[in-house]
Amino acid sequence: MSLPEEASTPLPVIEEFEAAGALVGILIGSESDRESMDPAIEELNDRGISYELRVLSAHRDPRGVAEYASTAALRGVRVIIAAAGMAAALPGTAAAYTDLPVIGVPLTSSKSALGGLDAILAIVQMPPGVPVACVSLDGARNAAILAAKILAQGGGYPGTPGRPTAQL
Ligand code: RP5
Repeated sequence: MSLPEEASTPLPVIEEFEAAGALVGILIGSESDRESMDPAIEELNDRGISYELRVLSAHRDPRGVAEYASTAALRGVRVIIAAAGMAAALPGTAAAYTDLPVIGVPLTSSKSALGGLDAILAIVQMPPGVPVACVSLDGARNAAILAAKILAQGGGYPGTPGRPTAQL
């Protein structure tokens, strides 16, 4: 039995999602972080994994981070990699607005008072209920490999009942 014509016509909104389709969303806190993430991009390219990159600061543009993170899953993103230096609130802020897994990359910065330890502590010390994975200092490549491993676990994406994400 064939479907009625209207039932077999893809909805424009679904086509748009399929066209957008990046599986990994990379967030960086500043343009000055871009170069540090080159190894992640290289790794994702080598593996044929689609990604998108946005410069969004948790402190300078918190609304932008909230908007990105809260719509990422709807747009097809399945893992977020968030990299920042100094008071690196970006991974945690992204995690507050999404149930997608968030991988934090602490970055060294010439402005850091503690050579990157500040960013490590900011990312590692998330409060209970809002997990963020944390790779090594400047561990962009590891973040991409971890993202690939998460994606390899299958297409299903279970929700997390009991923890509402922050609202815009
Ligand atoms: C962090 O502050 C950024 O992630 C960056 O690593 C650091 C310095 O940022 P800029 O002052 O260079 O923009 O938020």
